[in-house]
Amino acid sequence: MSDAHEYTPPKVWTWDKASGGRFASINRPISGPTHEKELPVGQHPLQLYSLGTPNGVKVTIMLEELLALGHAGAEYDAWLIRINEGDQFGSGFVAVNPNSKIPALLDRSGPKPIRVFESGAILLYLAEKFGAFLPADTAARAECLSWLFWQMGSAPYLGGGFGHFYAYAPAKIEYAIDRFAMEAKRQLDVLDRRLAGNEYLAGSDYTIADIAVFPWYGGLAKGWLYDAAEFLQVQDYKHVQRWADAVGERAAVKRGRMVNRVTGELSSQLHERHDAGDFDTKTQDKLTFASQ
Ligand SMILES: N[C@@H](CCC(=O)N[C@@H](CS)C(=O)NCC(=O)O)C(=O)O
Repeated sequence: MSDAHEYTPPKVWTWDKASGGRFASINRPISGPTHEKELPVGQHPLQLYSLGTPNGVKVTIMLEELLALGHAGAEYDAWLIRINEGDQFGSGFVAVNPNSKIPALLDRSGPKPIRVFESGAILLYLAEKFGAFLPADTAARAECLSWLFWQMGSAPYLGGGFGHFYAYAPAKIEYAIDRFAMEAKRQLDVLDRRLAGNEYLAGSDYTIADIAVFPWYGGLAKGWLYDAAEFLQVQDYKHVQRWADAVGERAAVKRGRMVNRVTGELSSQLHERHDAGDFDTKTQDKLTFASQ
């Protein structure tokens, strides 16, 4: 190994220096709000506080899919939470998600607002609320939930592990990149084998499992994440490629990927969404925002 660092951890870890990593400015060892700030509330039953990252996009894809199916109750306001400016630590946001991470949802359709945080929980909540994208059959439902929770458990190794050490860490550490590249490729292979014999993850139907997995692993396969397509040889995962193309072509997926997006081509960015017409008449205030 060329880059093993000599470091002996002290007896007690202390927060006394900046890590230097890409997101060092938002990393803290304590939770809770840093400042008082109410969240905006729009007219629709569902209020989404998010950002167009893979975790955020899962929810906007789901909402756009529900609307495409004709569920008017899925109309939503999507507000932008700029995580690299610390919006997730405002008191209003922390009240909706005590974990201070996007996405967070407030359902105001009933007598009392219901908060939901963690993207997997939000997908399941919406699937149950509208009776869509979650199979009714016991076996198919079990398969769907298995892949949904697989995503929740696996993606931190892809994002926090591989993506962090390959793209964002202040130093390229061979040990860490090797470890997480191996795991990222193993995960792609898990998906590839599943999709070799099944059109979608839960079987023949498109479900919340696909909606959860696509922004991470479909994005990785299509070269949208970490500029790592060549490094991981993603073209070899033929069944993942076939599935990612099919999911990516869906109109609701295309719309969902635009919402709260602040990176990439300006024409692909819809910073906030309050109406279906926003996709046509969107205003693009030019932001320079670090991609993540
Ligand atoms: N397991 C969570 C992960 C959410 C998450 O990691 N969100 C990131 C952006 S993709 C975030 O808000 N980070 C801000 C921070 O860590 O302060 C979920 O799926 O909802």
